[in-house]
Amino acid sequence: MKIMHTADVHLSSHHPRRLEALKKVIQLGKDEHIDLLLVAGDLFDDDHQAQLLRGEVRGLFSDLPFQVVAIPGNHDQQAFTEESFFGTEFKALTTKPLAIEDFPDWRLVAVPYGEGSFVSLSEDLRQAVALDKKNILMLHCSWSLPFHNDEDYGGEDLRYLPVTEATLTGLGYDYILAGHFHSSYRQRILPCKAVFVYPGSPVSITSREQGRRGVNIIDEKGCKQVLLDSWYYQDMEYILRVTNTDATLDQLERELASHPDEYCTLTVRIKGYSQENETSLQARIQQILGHRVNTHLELLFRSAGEISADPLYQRIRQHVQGPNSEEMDDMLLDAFSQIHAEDR
Ligand SMILES: [Mn+2]
Repeated sequence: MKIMHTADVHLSSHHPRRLEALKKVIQLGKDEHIDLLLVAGDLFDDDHQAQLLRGEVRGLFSDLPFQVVAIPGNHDQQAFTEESFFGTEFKALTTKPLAIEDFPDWRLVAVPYGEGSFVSLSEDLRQAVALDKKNILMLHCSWSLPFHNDEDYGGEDLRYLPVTEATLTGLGYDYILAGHFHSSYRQRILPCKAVFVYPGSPVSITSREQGRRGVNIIDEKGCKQVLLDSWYYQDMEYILRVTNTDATLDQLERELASHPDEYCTLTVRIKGYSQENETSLQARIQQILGHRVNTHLELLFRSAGEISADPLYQRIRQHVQGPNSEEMDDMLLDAFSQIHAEDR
């Protein structure tokens, strides 16, 4: 069995790119010949949006070569009522505190959104494991990752179903497939060998979600991220020093190639100092960007003439003499350009 896992699509009629991203997820599911698509919460931005978009989503989730199973997240906790129909292949698991869905060789245990602590659930979760199958736990939870804050969880507080490595360890699951963390794909192997995955939103919800988006694919061999060609944000920043203008522009050209204009909102910020005239440097950068329409340029660089006018620079330069003076002068300009760039 091949399974695809996504979460936090946050479908909204105000953001058509999110619906486009869901279409890409479904297309990728077809291309990858999956048997099951799991949505680990927040398919919709809110319950009202679920009402508005149900018709469209119904078309997407009907007559597919795979099943779709979702749980409500904290954003769409009331979206999936018994009478609402989201497609012939779609099923929402809403039974609290947990729902069990069996497949040949695999068991899915799902925890729909609910108040309460994870610890009080853990005995039920342990008992729900099928000993003769691979077991998946699907939930929407807050695992507070180092170097991330609530912005990475869609700007929400981290009190929603907090989990830790200790509470997730030893429950008996092979995979713990989660939602709630938007920023990026995160995979973590627990001491009990269970694999915990946050797939990240399959489309940038805000500019906070940087970089190509993807989904998580699970099969008998393990799980991995597969990239999507859905909309995302990317910021790139370059700092020119007086001696590296050409190398930096080469790097910009190389890195641009990995961010397709068709689905990337790119911000290119160029700071620092160049010996080149500002107007001609600007023209070179424009030429590198070519016909990109979704790229925003922030040209913050300045010409190095400003450094030459610095009295401290002039005084030191008078002392730079000898066979390597040209090299020394470049180093001096570099050092001053860094200091000036940091000042600004
Ligand atoms: Mn979310």
